Amino acid sequence: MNVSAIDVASDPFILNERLSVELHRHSELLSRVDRAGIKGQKPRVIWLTGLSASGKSTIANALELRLHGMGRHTMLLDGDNVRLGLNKDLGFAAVDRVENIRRIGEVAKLMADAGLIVIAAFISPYQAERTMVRELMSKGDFVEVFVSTPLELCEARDPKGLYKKARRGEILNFTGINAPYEEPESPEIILDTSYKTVEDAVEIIIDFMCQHGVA
Ligand code: ADX
Repeated sequence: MNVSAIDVASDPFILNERLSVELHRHSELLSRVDRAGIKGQKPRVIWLTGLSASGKSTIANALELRLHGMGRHTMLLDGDNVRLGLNKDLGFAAVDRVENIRRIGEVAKLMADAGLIVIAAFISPYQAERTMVRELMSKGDFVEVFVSTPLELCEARDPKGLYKKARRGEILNFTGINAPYEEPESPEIILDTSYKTVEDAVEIIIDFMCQHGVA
């Protein structure tokens, strides 16, 4: 007999199993610090938040290249890419965005536990979801970078034409136009790309990491 994904998803026994409370976290002999230590680095999650077209992905890519050149083992997680794979079942309603960030937070944590320096670039528009991710990480692992480029400049850049579509009402829930962006309350770093070049932005993040013994 063939069992389809829908059968499995709606089977009450399997659903019940999925919600099982009989789960216990196993202790591990090696810690994230041990795993990172073999690479001579400290695990971190550098989390870039900001509007679409604010410069998050460009800075994240340049930062990864720079850290790679310094011999650091990194991994880049980016909004559009993750939404084409792991999170392709999610849209842009608030509930989906929170689930998007929850899953990415869990993935970033696994990667940090593997000893990597994770660079994450997501709009992540809600303070509560960013706090949720921060609290998931070991203390001090999470570096929140607010890419604070103003809406007017993001909209003028509009590299994918999405702002224009949102203004025409062709995209619902578009951040900054018809969905909110809550500015971070206390980010470790603020970068406005109307004043800073990508190179400056990368240097500011690297300086912060060096000062905090990260890079
Ligand atoms: S988040 O809000 O859930 O954190 P995420 O960073 O994963 O968003 O994805 C943002 C990308 O999705 C944008 O760069 C843009 O290309 C695309 N996108 C498509 N629809 C929307 C929308 N309604 N609001 C914002 N971004 C959108």
